[in-house]
Amino acid sequence: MKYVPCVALVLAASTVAAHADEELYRQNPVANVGGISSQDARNPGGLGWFSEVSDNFTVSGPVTITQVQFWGGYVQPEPGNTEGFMIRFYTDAGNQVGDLISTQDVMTFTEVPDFTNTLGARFHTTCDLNEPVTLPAAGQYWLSVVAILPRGGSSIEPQWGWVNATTLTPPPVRQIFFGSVVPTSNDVAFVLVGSSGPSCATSDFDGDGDAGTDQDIEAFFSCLAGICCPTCWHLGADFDADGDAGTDADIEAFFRVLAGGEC
Ligand SMILES: [Ca+2]
Ligand SMILES: [Ca+2]
Ligand SMILES: [Ca+2]
Repeated sequence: MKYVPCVALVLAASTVAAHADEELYRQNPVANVGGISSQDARNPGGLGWFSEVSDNFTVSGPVTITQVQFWGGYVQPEPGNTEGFMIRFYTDAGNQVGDLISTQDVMTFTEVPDFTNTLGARFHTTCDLNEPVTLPAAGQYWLSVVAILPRGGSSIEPQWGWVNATTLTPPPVRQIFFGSVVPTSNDVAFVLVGSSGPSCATSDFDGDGDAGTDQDIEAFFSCLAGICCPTCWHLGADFDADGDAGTDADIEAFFRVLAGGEC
């Protein structure tokens, strides 16, 4: 490993080399106000995490996902008081849900009604991920969305259901309902937003909003030495997000980005 001795030489530029967000994957919703149950009832005395729905998708190269959108509903005129969504990504294991890549509870989201019938409304929900999720290579993965919504016990909240997609990309969703895998024949509706191509950190390495400062340089070198600040680039010393941390390529990418170039 080669360390660059004098970091003061490269203080010049501070352009952030981030990719623009784009739509990475889409399955459109049917005209319906409910769907297959996927819900974690965390209220005392409630049902607990009683259902989970996962659906497969493919990407054609490395991507970094920053936002997940989906459609769901409560099949009653009064919407439920959903508190957040547990969003998970899994690997694929022979056309089945594989290992967990990422799980995060997103408690800030928008839920906009975009279709109604006599049973209630369908909601288009948008969740900006707390932490971007990087999928390192082309291939098939699985997304799971679970509403964090009380149910059972003293709660009178309804079930949340994930609205079906207009298309089927085999295999159909996997639903776990009270611990059992239930037969299914449909997909569900969602959109993945983020950036494609190898992702990369920016010159605001320490995430304080100021790009290309002495603090960013110190934070990067501290990360190389094994101590990364909590707000630093989420992959630490793997600056170029290729899966190998603290390599010559990471150091070279850091200085390219610091100088205003591409990763
Ligand atoms: Ca599917
Ligand atoms: Ca900074
Ligand atoms: Ca790397």
